[in-house]
Amino acid sequence: MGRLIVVSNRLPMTLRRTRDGWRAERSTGGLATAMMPVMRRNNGLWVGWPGETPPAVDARRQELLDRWARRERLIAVDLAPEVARGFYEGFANQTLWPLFHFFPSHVTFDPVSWDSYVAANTRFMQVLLTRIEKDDLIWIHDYHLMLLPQLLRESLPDIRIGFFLHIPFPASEVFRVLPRREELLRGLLGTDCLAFQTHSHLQNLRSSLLRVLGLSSRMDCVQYGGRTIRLEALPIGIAPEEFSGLLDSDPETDRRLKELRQRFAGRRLLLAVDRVDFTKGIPERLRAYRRLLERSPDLRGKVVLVQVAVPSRSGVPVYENLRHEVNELIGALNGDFGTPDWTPVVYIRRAISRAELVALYAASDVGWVAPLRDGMNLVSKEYVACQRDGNGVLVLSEFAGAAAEMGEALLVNPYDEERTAATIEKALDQPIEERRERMGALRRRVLRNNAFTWADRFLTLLREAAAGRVTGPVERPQTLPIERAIESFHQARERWIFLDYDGTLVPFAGHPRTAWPTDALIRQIEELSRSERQHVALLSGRSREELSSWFGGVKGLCLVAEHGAALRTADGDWESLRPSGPIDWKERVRPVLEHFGDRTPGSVIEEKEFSLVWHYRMSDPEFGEWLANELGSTLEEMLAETELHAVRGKKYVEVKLAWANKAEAALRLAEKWPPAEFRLAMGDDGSDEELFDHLGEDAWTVRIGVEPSRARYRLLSPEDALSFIQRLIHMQAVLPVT
Ligand code: GDG
Repeated sequence: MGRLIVVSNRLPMTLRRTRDGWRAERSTGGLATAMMPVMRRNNGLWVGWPGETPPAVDARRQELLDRWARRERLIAVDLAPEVARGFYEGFANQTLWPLFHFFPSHVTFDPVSWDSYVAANTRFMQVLLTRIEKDDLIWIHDYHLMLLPQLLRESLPDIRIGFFLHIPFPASEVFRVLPRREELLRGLLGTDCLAFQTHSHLQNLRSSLLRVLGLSSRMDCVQYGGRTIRLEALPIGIAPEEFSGLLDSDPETDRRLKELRQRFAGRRLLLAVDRVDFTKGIPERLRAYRRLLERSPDLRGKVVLVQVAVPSRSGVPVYENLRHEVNELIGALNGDFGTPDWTPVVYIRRAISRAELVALYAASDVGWVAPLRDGMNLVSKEYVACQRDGNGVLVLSEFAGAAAEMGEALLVNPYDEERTAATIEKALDQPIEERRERMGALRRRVLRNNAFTWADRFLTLLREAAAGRVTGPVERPQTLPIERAIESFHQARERWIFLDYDGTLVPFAGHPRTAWPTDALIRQIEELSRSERQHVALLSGRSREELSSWFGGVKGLCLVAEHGAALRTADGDWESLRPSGPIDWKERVRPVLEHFGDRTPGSVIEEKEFSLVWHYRMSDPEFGEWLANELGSTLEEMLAETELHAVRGKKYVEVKLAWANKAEAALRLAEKWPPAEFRLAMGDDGSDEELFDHLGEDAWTVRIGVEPSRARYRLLSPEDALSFIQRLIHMQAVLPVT
């Protein structure tokens, strides 16, 4: 089965320096609770940062870390202090954290921090490479390690890697703000399975793949670098027993619960538990609470808001300002509304024990969870787990990932303070039957979709995704084995070579008119066409005029225009593949394309002799794809039972005569050529697929780019295609040994 290697920024234990040396603290976070048993069951390891690394080697500390590795199976990744700072406090928490939570205005980008982020990810890779064994499953967690999947993949192409993002993936409009956005996406694409908290985060990633890398994906997978990467929304759960279990068996929790009930007898308790972070919506909640007290004077003296606010990221200006703001808002609330026997807000400005937390969850009438943005938010689930009598009400921000699965909560927009206040009133007034019904449904779901089922589902998905790659039918197309292809070329007495133009010999340009060939490319094609032992044809969707003006002078070269509608043999004139098409078809089709063109700024309509093409490569990519789908289905209906055919290519939709295709044109040319042992076809889009099929399994069919294809082989870019052709040119002068 292979071992499980969990990788996260921090280990589930942290080393802290005290006056008497080093002290180990165990993390009680949800991730540690859920992953430790799963890791042990899978004979695993956990790799992460152990906390502050001293500048010089400290023997006592090293001894502790060695013991962790042996006994606890925790492997430390030490980072030099300045790398740790730039990586964690810098790029991870001052660039990625605000941006991924939709706060571009709080983003600071500093190239030095980026370098530290790269260095830290590389350091993680180096440590992992010393530990990974062949069948291991690697599960990487969160935004600190987004480059790591691809770094590992480059060293170990066959390794099984999964990644889970705990925080939101932002809308592509926000993601695009990020310098280095391409590197981060490519980093993630090193995985076999990529999972998010919600479908909306997953959709956001897909949109960024399209807009930033030009990579189309399906809802459940994306093809990249010859691999299929599984995409999934998999909301994390909690380990419920870790919370509700204390209510049964922990005397400390019991004592605190009794104390709370006594202290707040006759009052309704509202509970908020947050790390002090601008994403958590603490000022907004306090202002909504003020509105509540203003609009419902009868609630004064009868409700109390307990705000637990755990300090975090001190020293960062945004966080300092937030702390001041929260202090002031609470001071004003208590000063303006408080009485000698009633404090409206009980403010706990430190971390509390698990027992205190569980007692508060159980004692509260309303759990008020109001982040402005949150990946999931575990507090909402923990609150629900502790409502065993079903009396409490959960008020939940619609911007928490948890809202996607907690529809029975009262959902609020935390920015709308007036309506949030009204919702809290409603929560306090909710009849007991309704409360129990809603809370019952929420509890059943929280207990069922817990941290353990979450981890099991992820690992099952990862195993399936990787198994498809490792044991499934041999993935096609495979990377072209260049040396073997050259050897086969060298040995052959006769050779046929079919080359597409756009996207194969030249990269896509902003506008089709600007993608003309360089002199060097024309010379290269001349050299290739010179040898008497090979027959070379250029097959393109372009018009015969364009092809003639660029390549008309190349001796020995055959040309095929308009995807096969017209052809020119090496020594002949242009001829049509068939005599003609139906009369007037363009007059019927053109208005439809024009209608779509008018709706899509940046798109153009191209008229060729045998076809009409709508190009949208200069348009907004998602809008373009969406309209291309619509156009495709409109045309399909319109052209049914005619000789015409609508084809989706790369960033274009073409209406052409159904008989005009590259395979037929190639056949026509080859009728006059002697049979060849070496047959090569290279192309980059749907119009080349029929030719690949036609040439069959003993030909060298090569798809350029990362998309799926029926070709046997692939090369990634026109650059790779040209350097391969150059190798063939070198070899054509060398005679085979007979
Ligand atoms: C990421 C994502 C996602 C808080 N105060 C105290 C205390 N806590 C505990 C809570 C809860 C945890 O901290 C906070 O939960 P979050 O859901 O906010 O999780 P994070 O680790 O901050 O963040 C988040 C999560 O990953 C999981 O995927 O939900 O969206 O940002 O467990 O109970 N615990 C104790 N005292 C406190 O004062 N003992």
